[in-house]
Amino acid sequence: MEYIPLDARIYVAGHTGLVGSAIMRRLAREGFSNPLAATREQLDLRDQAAVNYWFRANRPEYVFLVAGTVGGIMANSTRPAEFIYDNMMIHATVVHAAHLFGVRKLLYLGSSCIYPRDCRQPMREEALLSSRLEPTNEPYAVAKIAGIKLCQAYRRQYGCNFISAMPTNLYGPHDNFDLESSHVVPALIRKFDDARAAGREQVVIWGTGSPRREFLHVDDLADACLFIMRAWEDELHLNVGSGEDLTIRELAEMVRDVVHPGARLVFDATKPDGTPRKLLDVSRLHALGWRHSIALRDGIESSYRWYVENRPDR
Ligand code: GFB
Repeated sequence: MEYIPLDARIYVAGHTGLVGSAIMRRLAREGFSNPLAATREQLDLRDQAAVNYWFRANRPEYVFLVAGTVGGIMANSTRPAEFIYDNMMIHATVVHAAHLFGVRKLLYLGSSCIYPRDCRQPMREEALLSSRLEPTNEPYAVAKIAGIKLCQAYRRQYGCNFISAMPTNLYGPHDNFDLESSHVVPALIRKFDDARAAGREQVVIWGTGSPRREFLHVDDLADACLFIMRAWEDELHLNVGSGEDLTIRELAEMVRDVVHPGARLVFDATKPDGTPRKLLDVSRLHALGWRHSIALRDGIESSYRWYVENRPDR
């Protein structure tokens, strides 16, 4: 078990994003007094010289590497170059600088899309690279897999204490609610909310509604990240999820019941379904003693409240 003193210098790379902001909140709640962060304007994480300079000046002891270019199924399909370039560069520069400047421990976050498209369910950590990836997000998945391999390689060659965790699909406050680039949960919250405001009954859901997905509230993920930073020491990446999935249709019905109970779902099968099913095997994490605590329905209700308080004026 890693003991992390409350005055440790902890760098959250990507602190304004969905995951990074949840980790910052979690660190503050635990009483950590020295979180380090840099905005995009202050530090371009794709620039190795700039990242080295920042690490030399700030000397982080612990790093949560949760920065990256992310998005839902449509953004992945239409901006593949950004998804592979930005993520490969960001992972490489931060991991390399963490090695050069003696970071004690680094936790890198991947994504459940690293596993093969037709992976046996639930997906065990060992299934990595066992067959072909889902084409709609292959460039992103390849960059994410490279991140895992970077951490392993620096551990093997230089003895760096770098570990990886693979979260399932996430949602929560500070999510991206832009309909072109968002993931499904914020997209549905916004679509049902817009329909309610316009007095419209019909809401369009992409795809057939039959793919199955697992969802984790980002506050649960932040809790898991701190737990894993303390408890995990292996080169094997660790799955993080709820261990429960549902169809997109069931998810849409749940969001409808929270946001706009009178609405009617219409499925647009011209839009991609993506991977048929993505459910992580979380037995390793459960065996270590961590479980999620926010039920999906409760998480959707609180995310909707956050959205209402923070959405741009109509
Ligand atoms: O969340 P999502 O974009 O990501 O889509 P993936 C999940 C499912 O919801 C797909 C359907 O089957 C979508 O077709 N869906 C229905 C919608 N309506 C909507 C909508 O209005 N917006 C969106 N976005 N989806 C991403 C990957 O895959 O998940 C990334 O592209 C990453 O690489 C991320 O791994 C976690 O689960 O399909």
